[in-house]
Amino acid sequence: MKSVSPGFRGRRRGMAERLPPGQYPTEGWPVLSAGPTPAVQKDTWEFALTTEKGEERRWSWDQMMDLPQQEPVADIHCVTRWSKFDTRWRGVSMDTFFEEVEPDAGYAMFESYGGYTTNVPVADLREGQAWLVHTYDGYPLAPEHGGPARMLIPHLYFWKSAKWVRGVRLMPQDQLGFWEQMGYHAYGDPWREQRVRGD
Ligand SMILES: Nc1nc2c(c(=O)[nH]1)N[C@H]1C(S)=C(S)[C@@H](COP(=O)(O)O)O[C@H]1N2
Ligand SMILES: [Mo]
Repeated sequence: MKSVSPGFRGRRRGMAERLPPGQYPTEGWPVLSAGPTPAVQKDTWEFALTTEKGEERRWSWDQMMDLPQQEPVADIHCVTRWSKFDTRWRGVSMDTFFEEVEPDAGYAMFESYGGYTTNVPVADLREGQAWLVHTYDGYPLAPEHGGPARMLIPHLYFWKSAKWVRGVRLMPQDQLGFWEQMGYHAYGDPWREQRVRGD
């Protein structure tokens, strides 16, 4: 699992080395939302995976919680320049969802309750690089941080990690999500400082 690291990673690798260019470390956890926090109830919550052929697989909250759970520990990097080391989560790997619906498509669009969208290549969602997470540091994920469930795709800028996620749609060609249409970079690799289109 590429992005997962044990808690002692900081002693193995210096903090400076873990900071992408133009970022600063923070201990706090800023809330960054483009709109109000939607009220999402677990009893009506669903996560839908739609293939490029229009086939759909849905998981209720209980079905999602019955899937194998992982505990990724990751550094997260916001395009507004804060980074937070060793964030601890619990949730379901995207690999697990893809076991049921094997993707042929190259691209994916995440869709959230509240209307937010963000595009990510399917290759970046496989082999232990992306999770649907519901627990942060041992506690249920707070609504302002995307609870009851959000995406965690830590190797890309944090705007790619959709809060209040409700589904992912697979697409043959790349399309732009909410911030990407506003001029943010289509891919968003913090190590290559891909903040805005043209970087
Ligand atoms: N649904 C939704 N997801 C979202 C956002 C948003 O506005 N709506 N903001 C993104 C941005 S820009 C960042 S940096 C992170 C912020 O997550 P946080 O508020 O938990 O720090 O969520 C991302 N996911
Ligand atoms: Mo962000």
